[in-house]
Parts: sequence; C-alpha cells; structure tokens
Amino acid sequence: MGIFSKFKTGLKRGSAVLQSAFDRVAGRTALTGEDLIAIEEAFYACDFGPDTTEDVLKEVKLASSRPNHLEEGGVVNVARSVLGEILSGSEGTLESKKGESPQVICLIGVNGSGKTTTCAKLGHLITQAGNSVMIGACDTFRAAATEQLKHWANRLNLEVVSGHHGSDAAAVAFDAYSSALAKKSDYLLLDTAGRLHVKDNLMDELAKLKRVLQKKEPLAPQHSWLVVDGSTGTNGLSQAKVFHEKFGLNGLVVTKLDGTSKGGALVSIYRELGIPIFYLGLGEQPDDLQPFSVQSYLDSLFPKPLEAINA
Ligand SMILES: Nc1nc2c(ncn2[C@@H]2O[C@H](COP(=O)(O)OP(=O)(O)O)[C@@H](O)[C@H]2O)c(=O)[nH]1
Ligand SMILES: [Mg+2]
Repeated sequence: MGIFSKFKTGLKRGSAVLQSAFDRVAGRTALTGEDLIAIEEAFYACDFGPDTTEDVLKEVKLASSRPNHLEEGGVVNVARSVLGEILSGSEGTLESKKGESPQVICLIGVNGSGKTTTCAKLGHLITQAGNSVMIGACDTFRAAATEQLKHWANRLNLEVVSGHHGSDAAAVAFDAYSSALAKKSDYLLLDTAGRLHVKDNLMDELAKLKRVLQKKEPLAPQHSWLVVDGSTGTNGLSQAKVFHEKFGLNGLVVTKLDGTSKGGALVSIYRELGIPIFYLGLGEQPDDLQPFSVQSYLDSLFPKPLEAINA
C-alpha cells in the first residue's frame, strides 16, 4: 500500500464524519442554523477541539455571507484551509545525521500509547533509509516490555541493549548510549516505561534518565518525543501538556489513527503546544509508521477534489 493509501485508510472514520456534514450542505448557496450545528458537531466529533471548531465555523459563516462563495465545494475548501493554516509548520523532519555522535530519540508517554511498537517501527524506517540504529530497552518496569521489544527487533533485524527487570532505566540508557557510540550508530532510540502523567516519581525517573545521558553527551536526548494515542481525544492534549511541562517535548508521534480515532486530536495538540509532529501510526505492521505530511493528512480527511475558492 502506498503512503497516501495508508493515510486514507487510517483516516477514513474522521473523513466519513466530516463528509456527512459536508454532503448535507453540498450545492447550497446559503446555510441554515442547523447546517452550522451539523458542521460544528462533526468537527467536535473528530476531536479537533473547541478552538479549531470555532475557527472553522467562523470562516464558514463568513463565506456563507458572500454570494457564490458556497458553490463548488466551498465549505470543504474553507474548512480545509482553516486546518491547513493551523497546521502550517507542523511537519517534523528527522534529518540524516551520518558521521556524528548518535542522535538520541527518547520516546515517552502513558501506558499503551504505542511507545514500544513505535520504537521498533521507527528503527525499521531509519535503517531502511540507510542510517544505523541502536535501541535501548529502558522500560525496565514491566517484565514483558523488554521481551516485546526484542521480539520486534529480531523480526526487523535491529540491535537492542537491555537490562534486568526492575533495573535502573537510566543505567540502561547509559549502556545503550555507550554501545551506540562504540558502534557508531547514527541514532539511539530509547523506549521508556509507560507512566501516568500525574505520577511524579515516574517523571523523576525520566528526569534522571536525561541527567545520566547528559554525562555522556550534554545535548542528549536531542529528541524527546511524546507518543500519544490518537484515539484518546482531548485526553491526549492534557497528557501532552503535562509531559511538555515536565520534560520539554520537541516532537510528537500520534499512533492508532487507523483505529477508532477520528483523526483531529493532533490538530488540537499542535495548536496548543506548537510541537512538531514527526510520525503517524497508521496500523500494526512495521511500515505502518509514516512521516507526517499535512498535505496527505488533509487530502485524506477531505477526499473530494478541490475547486478553486471564489474569494
Ligand atoms: N492499530 C494500531 N495499533 C497500534 C499502533 N501503535 C501501537 N499499537 C498497538 O497498541 C498496543 C500498545 O502498544 P505498545 O507499543 O505496547 O505501547 P506502550 O505501552 O506505549 O509501549 C499494542 O497492541 C500495539 O500493537 C497503531 O498505530 N495502530
Ligand atoms: Mg512499552
């Protein structure tokens, strides 16, 4: 399946919700109060959040007050351009770092958000692109976590540094960094334990991991990415806020967009925190982690061909 098909398949639920609201107003030259409510509800249902929903409504109302503006898919175009504007600058890109010390990418997030799976998929993606990767299994909290990661790594031919169950996560990170340095790996990916963002002791463990890494490399981890389940709605935003405040995030990976998710949560997180989105999880296969693309995202949510806006 091509990249765009994956986006499209993954985001089909959100797309269907938006489509039904747009179908309702298709070909209309004026909108009723009920039409506006239907549009508002669709944007809410897709987890775009209140601010973005309000912006969309405001622009749709404005457009509907202008003659001819609603013809030829006008409402779709208005909504799409509002989202496009909010998402401008949101694409994170991981640059190739050959020949320097390992770039550390630390994946953090609550339990079950997809960190371990993302770690493996990302390792696969990076090696496929011709860079070398080392993985640190820093989730020493759950007994099965290291096994899960090793299982993936075997399948994808990736190297993992791990510790004993219950050992110090920061020590594993330190060892993994040493290994990555010795093997001249381009990237070191750190899988960490799932933690409740309200639990301070687990946050302290992350802070320690960072401190210990910095003994080796003051700039590490160069990337601190939150892995957030895209189907958790507004909860994802509150998680992101707390992790950002405590840990200083500089990237997002939004997973499970192929599940029950309606796809809008990433807009509300980006809008609020301005943290670039690097990858989307669009399924459970190794190549289901895809670089985030605003264009593909919007094309998947608003699948109809675009007509020019009669501005
Ligand atoms: N459908 C789907 N499932 C995912 C995705 N990412 C992770 N998962 C599943 O979510 C569950 C939890 O993932 P895991 O990586 O163990 O989460 P962790 O606790 O954050 O390490 C696993 O069953 C994964 O297969 C995704 O993008 N799509
Ligand atoms: Mg895990």
